[in-house]
Amino acid sequence: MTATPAFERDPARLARAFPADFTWGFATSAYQIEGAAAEDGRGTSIWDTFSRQAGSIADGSNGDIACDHYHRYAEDVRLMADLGARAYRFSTSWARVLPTGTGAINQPGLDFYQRLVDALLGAGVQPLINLFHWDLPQALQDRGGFANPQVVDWFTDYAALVASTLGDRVKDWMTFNEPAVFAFLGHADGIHAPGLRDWPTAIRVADNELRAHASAGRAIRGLVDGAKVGVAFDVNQVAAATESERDRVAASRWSSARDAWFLDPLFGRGYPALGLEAHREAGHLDGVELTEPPAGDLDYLGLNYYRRDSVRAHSDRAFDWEIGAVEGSEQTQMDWHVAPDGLRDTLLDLHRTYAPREIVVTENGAAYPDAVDPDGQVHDADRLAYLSRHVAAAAEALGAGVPLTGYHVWSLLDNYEWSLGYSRRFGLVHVDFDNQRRTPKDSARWYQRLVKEKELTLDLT
Ligand code: IFM
Repeated sequence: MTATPAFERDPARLARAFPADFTWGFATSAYQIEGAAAEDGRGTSIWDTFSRQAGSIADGSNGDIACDHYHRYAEDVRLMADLGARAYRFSTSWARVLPTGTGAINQPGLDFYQRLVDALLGAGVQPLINLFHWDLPQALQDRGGFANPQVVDWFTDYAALVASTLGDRVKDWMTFNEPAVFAFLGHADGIHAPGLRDWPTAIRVADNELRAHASAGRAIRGLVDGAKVGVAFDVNQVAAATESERDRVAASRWSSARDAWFLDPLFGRGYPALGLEAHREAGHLDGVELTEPPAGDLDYLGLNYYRRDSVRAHSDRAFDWEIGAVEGSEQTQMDWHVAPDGLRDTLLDLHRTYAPREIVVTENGAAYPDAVDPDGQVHDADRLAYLSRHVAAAAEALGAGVPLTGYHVWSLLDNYEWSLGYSRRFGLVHVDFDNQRRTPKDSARWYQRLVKEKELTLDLT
């Protein structure tokens, strides 16, 4: 591959690379947009609890109201359909349908998802249901959460409930979004719910996620004719911060201990040797009995891609390294290193290494500090350029033989960005959180043109 950025090479040709049935969509998640946290019998989730702990969220906010999507879903469905969406990836809130995680069903919660699915289908938008985007019912956390092996049965029963309710209309399913973020940021780093800082617990959580995926996947396939079941992995491009041997070794060990830690077992290879060595050396496996996790049988591999992560080692010791953007690189408001060609290369790597049947980009997007201008518009040129360059990189991967079948922008709406609260805007539609007004940004018009007219351009005039 040349070093010329993909977008500059031939945007018109790249846009034509996507087949007519390519699935263009938007992605969101329940806690980040729904609000209505105490309505219609919804139970408490670990994010309700965590966001109330002093110091956990940068702006002290929570998802109680968020984008008020629970009440405004019909407007939001109209909006996405108008923007050309062919698919919509959303998550169901476990605590909304099973307030204590198991047992008594909350029918109004299930009814909400029925209304949402019917509205989507009525608007010609295919639903893709993600069953777990980190908002575990608090009642289950009180019983050990994902560190308790019983979670495999709890999760399978929940998956079966949602699949038996919606499976007559929904064929596209996802068991987990970013299992590594949930396990590691929530249970080892403590910066996400449930806020634990214990590596052996995080390793147990990861292991149970793999088992829960395999078991719930079987349940969904048994209940839904023609179901496609996948997982969305956040695999960013991992690079050594410098040419030094130490940084290169650290980058390989990190990528194995994090990304391959989930992907290898799901594709039937067991835990990766390099990752095992790194976790063991760092003491993360102390007291943990790891047995071979079951393969996952993925119908598609979901890829959430945002950036290049550079690894700088402080010493030769495992996990004695820092990860982030290299100084001077182009960065989004998240301080993430913008690397569109990293999307192409990651897609190629995943295809070569695991040969999944299909790959779907289940998230890609960028946070920039946008505002509504006096002309009533949001001119988000940075996001538009970011997306154009990444879509072009995806087209290159497609051209090189990657079985890429869909692309979902993160996100439809500005929303609750976890521990950063409402301070980061990822939406193609601006949300004024004082009055819930939605304003499509320039990037929304750009997406509409891409999907409807196959135009990949930076010039919207
Ligand atoms: O907002 C998150 C989303 O919940 C999971 N993937 C990354 C997004 C941006 O940080």
